[in-house]
Amino acid sequence: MVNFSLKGKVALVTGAAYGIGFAIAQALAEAGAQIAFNCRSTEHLETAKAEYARLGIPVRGYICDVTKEEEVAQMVADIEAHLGVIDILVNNAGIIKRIPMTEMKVEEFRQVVDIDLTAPFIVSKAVIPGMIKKGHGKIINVCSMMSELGRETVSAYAAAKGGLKMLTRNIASEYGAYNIQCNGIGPGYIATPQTAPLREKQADGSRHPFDSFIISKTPAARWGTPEDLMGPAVFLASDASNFVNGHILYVDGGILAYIGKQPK
Ligand code: NAP
Ligand code: GCO
Repeated sequence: MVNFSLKGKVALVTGAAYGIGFAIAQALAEAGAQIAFNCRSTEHLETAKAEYARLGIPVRGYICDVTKEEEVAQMVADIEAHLGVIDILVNNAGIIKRIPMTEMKVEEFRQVVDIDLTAPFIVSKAVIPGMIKKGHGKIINVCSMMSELGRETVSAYAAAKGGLKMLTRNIASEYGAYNIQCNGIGPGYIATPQTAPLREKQADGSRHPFDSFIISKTPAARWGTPEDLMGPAVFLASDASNFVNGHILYVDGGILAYIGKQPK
């Protein structure tokens, strides 16, 4: 029988205080996993813990910056001590900076690459040895439309998310023989705090031009919601995907399939 259950599994979802990470953690918990998550802000951590509690989801929450190798090592050791060796890692924490490339400071470029690409390397490196000992593991990297496409102002983000796609394939290549599956989820345009500036109403109450642009670029004719990522995450975390490795599952309402609306 096909097995989507995560009963008895231990999952770490990075950056799961709100947005996509929160929905993925909720989905993995509803499928049976025990959840650990982290973020940087104490305020976000406390609000998230209260929200998980309201949903009846037991969690272990950590203040941990995923770019700091020592903090990540401490968090992983604490999860192992209290919940057990991690079976499922979701590298979700990420940021974006929308700045034209010629105006972007190299420090800003490096910060985006550090959080969106180097950190998934750091966290994966910390959990893979445990997965090898345990005999199985699932790593899900949250990629992007920008793993495939470019656009104005997001050079660092696109470089990082393109790199994350290849890190995904490389982890699959290097550790597939240890029964570790590493796949990506590539969300389309999802309504979260990260994309709120692109959806702000205009002074006259009309839609932001980027908001209308995304609706017209998406065959589903809407923004995605964090809940749209729940089913795909459970699939990639479960035994149902045991022969899926190095794949990026785009969850984009059809954006990547579509050439765009023909002119009137
Ligand atoms: P979001 O609403 O901005 O949430 C980001 C989460 O990551 C927060 O919990 C944040 O908490 C945490 N975080 C950020 N930097 C961190 C760090 N260095 N260490 C630990 N935690 C950190 O973002 P989102 O829209 O849900 O996006 C989640 C992921 O999906 C990101 O990787 C993003 O690039 C990707 N994505 C988003 C979309 C979209 O349309 N929204 C589409 C494709 C891909 P703190 O601030 O407290 O640290
Ligand atoms: C942007 C957006 C995107 C999305 C997402 C698309 O400014 O273009 O923020 O990059 O967040 O990653 O998949």
